[in-house]
Amino acid sequence: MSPGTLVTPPEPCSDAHPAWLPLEAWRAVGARHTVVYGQGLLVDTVFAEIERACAGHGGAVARGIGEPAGHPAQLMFALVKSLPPGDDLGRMAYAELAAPGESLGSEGFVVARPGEVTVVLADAPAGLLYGLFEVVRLGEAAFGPAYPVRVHRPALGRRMLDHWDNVDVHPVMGQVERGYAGGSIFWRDGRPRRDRARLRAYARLLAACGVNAVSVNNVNVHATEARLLTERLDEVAEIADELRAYAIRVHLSVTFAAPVILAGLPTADPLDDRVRAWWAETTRRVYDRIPDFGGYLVKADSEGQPGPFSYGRDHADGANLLAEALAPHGGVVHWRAFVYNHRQDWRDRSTDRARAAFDHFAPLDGRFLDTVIVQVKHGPIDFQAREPVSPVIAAMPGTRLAVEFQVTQEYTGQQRHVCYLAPWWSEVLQFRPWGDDGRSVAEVAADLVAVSNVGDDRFWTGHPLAQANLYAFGRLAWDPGLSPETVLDEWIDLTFDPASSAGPALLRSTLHEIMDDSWRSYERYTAPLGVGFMVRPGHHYGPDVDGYEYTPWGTYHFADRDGVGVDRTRATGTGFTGQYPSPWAEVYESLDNCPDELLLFFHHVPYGHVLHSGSTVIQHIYDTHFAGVREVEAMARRWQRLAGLVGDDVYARVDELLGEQLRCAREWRDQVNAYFHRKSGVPDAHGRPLH
Ligand code: GCV
Repeated sequence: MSPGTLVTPPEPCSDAHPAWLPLEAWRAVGARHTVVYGQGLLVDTVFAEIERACAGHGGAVARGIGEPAGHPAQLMFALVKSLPPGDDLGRMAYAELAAPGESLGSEGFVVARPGEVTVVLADAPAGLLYGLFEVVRLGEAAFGPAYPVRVHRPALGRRMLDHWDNVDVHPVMGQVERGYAGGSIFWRDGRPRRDRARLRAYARLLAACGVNAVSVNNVNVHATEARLLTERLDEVAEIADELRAYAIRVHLSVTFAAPVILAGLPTADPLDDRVRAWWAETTRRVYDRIPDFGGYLVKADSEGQPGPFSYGRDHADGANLLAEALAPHGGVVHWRAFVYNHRQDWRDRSTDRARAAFDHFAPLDGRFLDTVIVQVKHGPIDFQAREPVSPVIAAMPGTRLAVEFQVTQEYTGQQRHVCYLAPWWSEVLQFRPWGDDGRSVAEVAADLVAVSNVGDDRFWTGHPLAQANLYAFGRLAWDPGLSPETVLDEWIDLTFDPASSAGPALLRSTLHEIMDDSWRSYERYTAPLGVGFMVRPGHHYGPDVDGYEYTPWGTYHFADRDGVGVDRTRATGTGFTGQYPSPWAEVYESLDNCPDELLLFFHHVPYGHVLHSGSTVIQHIYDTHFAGVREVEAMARRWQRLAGLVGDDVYARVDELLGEQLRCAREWRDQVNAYFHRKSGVPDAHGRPLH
């Protein structure tokens, strides 16, 4: 680390889209006279960012004492401890806090407007950085007469993106596992990419939406990637050097078998002293090289990755081994709960993949060290377009938990479909596992983590509108109470600068019409009523209703001529409903009370079963599949209104992708409808073609 060094912010990458930080987004800040008080790397970043904005918009910025370009300041950023004794504005802003003296924390800040100056105060430099991006988001509103004082602190301490990037190109999964935006920004063909400008630009985008940690390699750790921990550590350090200026800490996925693979030890047994000594020493070297290293991410005993089971140990033994090595240096281990039997016999109705994470982890509650964070996928299966919230989240009160989302659209259209996921994540974050009076998922979780959707594509995310998912993840991790529509407004205003477009209202309303409900449209034309999967095995794109039905993966729908769905009740099924606390254990168990959208996740029902909506299951399947396709047709028509209102490159890319989305949605509609028509023999009540 080099605190105090003035950072040169990257010039925007020549070939990368500016996403939510185009120069226009900086107009309100860059046109003003600003003063910055404080020292340190992140304060340098704040200063350099404002300096560049001023170069583009005609304002001026001064560091510390003095007036910017001889003008009184209109905007001020200050660390509370750096406020000059005679600075009335800073003191007045500070005095406006509800509880002056109360700490703003390591990332919090306050924005106030005492008089004619907008003031951002923070206790720590990261707070000033986040405060800067808040002022950018607010634009002119930050300088209006009635801007109320407001304290901002992140709801979740760690807001992290996991990259499933491989160093080598994997023969099946490629450079980025489940990546839909080109290659990796970190690695190419076995080597580091060393595209510093791109890394800085990425860090800047992440900081601007609140992300503060990144894991730089796939949780499936192959032979080459295992070496990032030791002889290739410099490559990780180089990435950390670029991301640090934007308050982003680097984490690394490691293999549990590292002592065997990298050091030739005869065992990786977590209780073996040689193994413990090796992890302690290896971790010490990591911190010598990267003093602010975040920690390890581990997928163990899952989908073929090694883990403590090989030595007769459990996940607590395994996770604690790494936590002990990291703790002296302030690091943490994210230990994934995505553990299940992927070699299941499809004939065996007693094994239920949905149960697996709870069965493995809930009994271990209380045994994990404080520096272990058990990372739980938000649903019990695997990032489907609809799942209930994982019962693990309510089952481990004595353990720090991270909830894991998937921003990369593995099961939600692979960044060829418009699918704005914030409404889905917001539902998950607001869900109250213990009922209305209990805490929400956002309140239970220590960290929010997501699988990144970024690649080396010019638009970062392949589909330009998928940038909104990345932005929304960061914003919801900072403030889970934000509405998805508000987040989308922020993203639209920053990215497209509607105010200076020829049709600001049309631009905003059209993007909302296309995106607000796009996740539900996707749900309508894919697997019905929470049953999940029905995707093409392997790559997971497009429909294949029986694709996984007779495979070992544990993802079945059990459709026959009479009905469909998985009986997960305690009364007659796998008993999964019993993993929830009250009231959900009873709600999900009951055919009468189970929410329609999850009916087939929890129950096997006849096609004639009547939903709360009043429709039968079979008619619901037909209706929603026709509706979903109509909605995509409408998206494609609406997009055409935006010709000339968004950049030509964005217009053309989205237009082309909407064509593919429509083709694929029709394929889903026709395969799902034909399948259930053939199984059930029930005609469509409206006589539409079912093929
Ligand atoms: C990184 C799913 C994906 C895998 C992924 C796994 C995981 O099964 O299809 O590609 O592996 O989840 O989360 O570890």
